Amino acid sequence: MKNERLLGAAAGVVSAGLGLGLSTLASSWLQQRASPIVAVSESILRLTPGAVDEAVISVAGHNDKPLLLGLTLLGTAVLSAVVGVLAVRSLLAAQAAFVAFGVVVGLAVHARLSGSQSTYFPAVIGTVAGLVALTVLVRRLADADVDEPGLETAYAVAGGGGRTSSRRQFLVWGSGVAVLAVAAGVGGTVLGRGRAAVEAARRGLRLPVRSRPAPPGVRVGVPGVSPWVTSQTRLYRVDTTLAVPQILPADWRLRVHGMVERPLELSYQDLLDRGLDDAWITLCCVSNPVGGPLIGNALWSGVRLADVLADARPHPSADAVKSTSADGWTSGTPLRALTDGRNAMLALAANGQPLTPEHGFPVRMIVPGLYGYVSATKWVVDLEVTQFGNFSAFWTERGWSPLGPVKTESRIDVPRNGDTLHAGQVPIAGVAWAQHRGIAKVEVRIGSGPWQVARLAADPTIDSWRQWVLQWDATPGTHEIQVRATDDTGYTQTGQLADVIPDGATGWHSIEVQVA
Ligand SMILES: Nc1nc2c(c(=O)[nH]1)N[C@H]1C(S)=C(S)[C@@H](COP(=O)(O)O)O[C@H]1N2
Ligand SMILES: [Mo]
Repeated sequence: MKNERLLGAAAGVVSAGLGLGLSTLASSWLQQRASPIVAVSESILRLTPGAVDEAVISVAGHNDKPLLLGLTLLGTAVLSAVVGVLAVRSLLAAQAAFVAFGVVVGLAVHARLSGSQSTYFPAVIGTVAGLVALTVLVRRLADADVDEPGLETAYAVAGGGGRTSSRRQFLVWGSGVAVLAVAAGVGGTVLGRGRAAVEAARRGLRLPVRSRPAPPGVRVGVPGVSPWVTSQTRLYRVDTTLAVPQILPADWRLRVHGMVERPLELSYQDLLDRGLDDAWITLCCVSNPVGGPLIGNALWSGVRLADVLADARPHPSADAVKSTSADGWTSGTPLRALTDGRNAMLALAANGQPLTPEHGFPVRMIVPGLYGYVSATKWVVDLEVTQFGNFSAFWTERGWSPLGPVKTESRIDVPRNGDTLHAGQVPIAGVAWAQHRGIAKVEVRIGSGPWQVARLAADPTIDSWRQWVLQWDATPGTHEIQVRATDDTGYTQTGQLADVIPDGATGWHSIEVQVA
């Protein structure tokens, strides 16, 4: 039946289109450099002999990329039409072909994207969606084929002619799938374009910031201890956003309003015009368990919030600043922490580079001494001067404390828990932090022995973490090693275990090692 084939081909094409559209959307969402269809095109380019490439480029000029993409899309359409025709005769065979197609796409993505960029999720979601669509559509077609009156189902009653009614159903479903496919594909492409534009703007920025080397003496020089400076790529990431907001510096505005005498609106250029300061600040997350990884230290460059707020002139009875991000996340910070002279800032850069999109580009807040959830708003667009009694922020609505001063903590980085060591001299080393108070002492205990005072590296600022080391004469056996820090106020870290909720974990980091 010629008509059947045509409809089968159409079913194949719209199903593949849906898969493609959704995979593009998923890929944009995950901020992959290239969507699956682009990755497939790139793989084709890689696999074709150089002469063919050159011929294509010489014919198409600088439009070789769109041409290649167009050809890949066309090829996909032809292949999926064939699969659709096949589906009318054997759904199972068509499904198998579809899965094989998905595998090839997945492999192409894997080949073209490196490391964390490489995930099979877009290919998997595309394949599954396409399979479901193909199955549903071909079933509708099969129903339309059944025209012996005896085998007719409810359609006959409803439509007064099973065959036409089912065919109409097929067309309705088919158009629905096509519309979805186009919406997902266009949505994904637009999302990806926005990202590319922001990336280009970010690369084009020449910020008046320096990437200063770490101050002298901050390292204990023991391999395996967390680097004193954390690069943006290695900095932990915690946020509630699914799609990282993509904001061009030229589009960015910050409103400063609420209980102020002079509401302000600042642009990115306004911040640059104010001049940028920088400071080493260790950022950490309230959800970091004892010994956990959710902490990092960087040179942040930006505009001091104290100066911005001074211009806005807060009302004397205000005690909080509610900050909101471009994606609607909120945080509540004590006004005092932003105005008491510490380096609380609207940061534009970290370690001499513009913020990465994941870490809040173009502008985020950083406040020394407070956990991120009450201070470090990424993609910040709104500061409302207010009172704590007037609002609750994203995490405080979910049971976390409205105030989040960082607790004095310490962590053993080397040796690692479970390591087997040789007897003799072994360095035990790690980091300790009590931002905006400073670390005064770190002590280490082996088993139930006495607390021994570790050597501390230099401490150029009370806002950063501090490395420490203790030389240990390791004896054979199994040993527990514990650490505790004392801050500059004289407070020694409690050994009492507390969960991260509501205001940060407490307890001594403890590891166990074997010495042979
Ligand atoms: N817009 C926005 N900003 C946010 C968050 C968020 O979910 N959304 N999470 C906060 C939390 S809980 C922490 S610990 C820090 C983490 O910053 P980072 O991801 O740059 O390391 O960002 C803070 N800023
Ligand atoms: Mo956090």
